[in-house]
Amino acid sequence: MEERLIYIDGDYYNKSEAKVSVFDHGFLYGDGIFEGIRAYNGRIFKCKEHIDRLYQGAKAIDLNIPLSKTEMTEALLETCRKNNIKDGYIRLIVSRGIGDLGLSPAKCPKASVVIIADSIVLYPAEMYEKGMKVITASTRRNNPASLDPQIKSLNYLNNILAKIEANRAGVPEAIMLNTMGVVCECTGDNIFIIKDNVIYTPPIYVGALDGITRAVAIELAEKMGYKVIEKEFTLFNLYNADECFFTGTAAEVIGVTEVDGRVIGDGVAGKITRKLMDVFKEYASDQGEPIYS
Ligand code: PXG
Repeated sequence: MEERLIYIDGDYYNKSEAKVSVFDHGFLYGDGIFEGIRAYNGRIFKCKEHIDRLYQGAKAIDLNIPLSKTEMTEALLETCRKNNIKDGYIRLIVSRGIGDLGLSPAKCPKASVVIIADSIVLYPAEMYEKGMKVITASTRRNNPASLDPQIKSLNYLNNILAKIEANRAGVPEAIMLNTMGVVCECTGDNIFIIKDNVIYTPPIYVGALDGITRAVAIELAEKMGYKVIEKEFTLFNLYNADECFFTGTAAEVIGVTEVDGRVIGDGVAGKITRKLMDVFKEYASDQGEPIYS
C-alpha cells in the first residue's frame, strides 16, 4: 500500500516525514484536544458532531482553532480522499502549538492541526459474538472540577493508568468510577446497563465523555421502543444488571458478560444488546458526510 499522507497545518506529508516540534505544548504538556472519528462506506460518520465536540473542547481550554468549522470539515474530507479512505479511522488533533519550555499557552502563538486517516483494528469478531470480560479500575476518573472528562484532551494519562490495570488483568477494557464510587465510563467507551428492559447510562456530569456513539445508542434504543434513563448507578447495580454494553467510536456497540469476575445476566451478550448492535451497524453504514462526490 502507498504511504499514508498526513495533514499538518494545511500541508500533506508522507507518514515517515510527518513530524511536529518537540517544543509543541501538546508534546510537552498534553495541552490540546483530539477526536477519533470513523468512516463507513465512503462517509464520515457523525462528522458535524465530532467537529462540534472538538470546538467545544477548544473553548473549554481557551484554545483558538485556526480554521473555521467548514475549513476543518473540508480538511478532514480531503485527508480521507488523499488516502483513499472508504472505511477507516480518522484521528484529528489540535495542539496548543509551538511555545517555549514554560507552561504558559500565552507563549504559543498558533495552534497546530494534524489529521491522520488510517484503518482501524477492532476487537476480535469473537468478542462481539460472546461479549467482553472486563474489570473495574482502582484509578478513579478525573474529577470534573480538576479536568472535565467532557474535554477530549491530549492528556489521557488518567485513562491510560486504568488501561494498564486492564492489561495486567488480561482484559481489553476497564470500567472507571468517580471519587464517590459512581460508575462513569471506561477508558475509551461509554457504559450502559439494562435492568428489567429499561436501559440506564450514567449522566455526563458524574465524569464522562459525552460520547457520540452513546448519543446514537440512546436514539436508536428509544426508536426501538426502549426506555433509556440517564441515572447514577454503582457497581452493585452493574453486577446485578441483566445486560451491560459499551459504546465508542472504536468499539461501536459491544456486549459485556463479566465484570470483576461477576457474571452479568446469563453470561452471553444480552438480547437487547445484540439487537442494538445490529441496528447500529445498519444505521452507521448509510449515514454521514460523503467523502467522494
Ligand atoms: N469515553 C472516553 C474516555 C473516550 O475516550 C468514549 C467514551 C466514546 O466516545 P465516542 O464519541 O467515540 O462514542 C471515548 C472515545 C482509541 C479511540 O483509539 C478511543 C476513543 C475513540 C476512538 C478511538 O482508543 N474514545
